[in-house]
Amino acid sequence: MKTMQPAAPSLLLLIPAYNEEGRIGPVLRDYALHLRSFHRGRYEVLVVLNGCTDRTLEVVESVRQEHPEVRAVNFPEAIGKGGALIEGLRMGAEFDLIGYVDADGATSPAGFLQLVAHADQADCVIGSRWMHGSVIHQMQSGRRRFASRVFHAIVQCLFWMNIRDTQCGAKVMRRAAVEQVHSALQIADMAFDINLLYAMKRKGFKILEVPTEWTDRLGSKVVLGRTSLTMLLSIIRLRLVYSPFYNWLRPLRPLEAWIYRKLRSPAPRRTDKNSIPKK
Ligand SMILES: Nc1nc2c(ncn2[C@@H]2O[C@H](COP(=O)(O)OP(=O)(O)O)[C@@H](O)[C@H]2O)c(=O)[nH]1
Ligand SMILES: [Mg+2]
Repeated sequence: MKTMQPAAPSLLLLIPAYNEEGRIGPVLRDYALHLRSFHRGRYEVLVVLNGCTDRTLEVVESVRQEHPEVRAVNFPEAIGKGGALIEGLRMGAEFDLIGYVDADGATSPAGFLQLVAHADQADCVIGSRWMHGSVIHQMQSGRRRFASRVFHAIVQCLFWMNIRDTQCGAKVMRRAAVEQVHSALQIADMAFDINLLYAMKRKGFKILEVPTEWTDRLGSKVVLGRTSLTMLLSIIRLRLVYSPFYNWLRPLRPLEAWIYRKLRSPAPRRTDKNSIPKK
């Protein structure tokens, strides 16, 4: 007698990209080949360009010639990594799972599929570089690791999520869960992940951290001082959004917009205040 195998989940892999002409080509080919060989379900790789001033789009289009399952969507404005992911997540309606990784190959395709393999156990599976069993081939600089640990401590104090690594660039979620939190996503900068994870927690979705394999790459787009300040501002703002005081702070909005402009960082996206889910 034949046993019915459950259908393999379909997968949309998002790759936010900002001036990645030098790094993204080999990474896309690697992902396309690996997914073709090892992912049983339907899949698509969607590169979300935001404000690129280099030839990233041409590089992605040239990979598409060889691998039609890779495509690009281009936002000419600098909408930030978070902005790119907020837009990209909107495009996942036809898929069971939606994931994302960085454009520099810090997470290998095999590492990403390890997360996908756990997707039947949680609504959101995230790679963790700070768990027993993780493999770090090339560490970030000491300064960067220090900043990352300070940020982690602040995130823990503000949100009590008990997640060891919120910032690893590799995550995969069930589309059904994404649909329910999407209207709460506002942070357009690198602190986007906190917004996503906290919105998931508030809705009661299960987040599973899995040790991952990770390699720091040259050519980071992060400018430590400015990026850290922006991220700090964004998480404090996020805390306030979920507090009873947020409406009182409305008059400060022009100031907020001014600060993001001064930091040359993408401002949070406005959603109707009622679209922020309250528990
Ligand atoms: N800094 C920055 N990175 C962006 C932006 N948009 C997308 N990214 C992407 O965010 C990902 C992580 O960036 P990366 O420079 O590798 O960060 P790092 O590995 O944490 O130092 C890459 O895929 C970038 O292309 C943006 O507006 N600013
Ligand atoms: Mg990187």
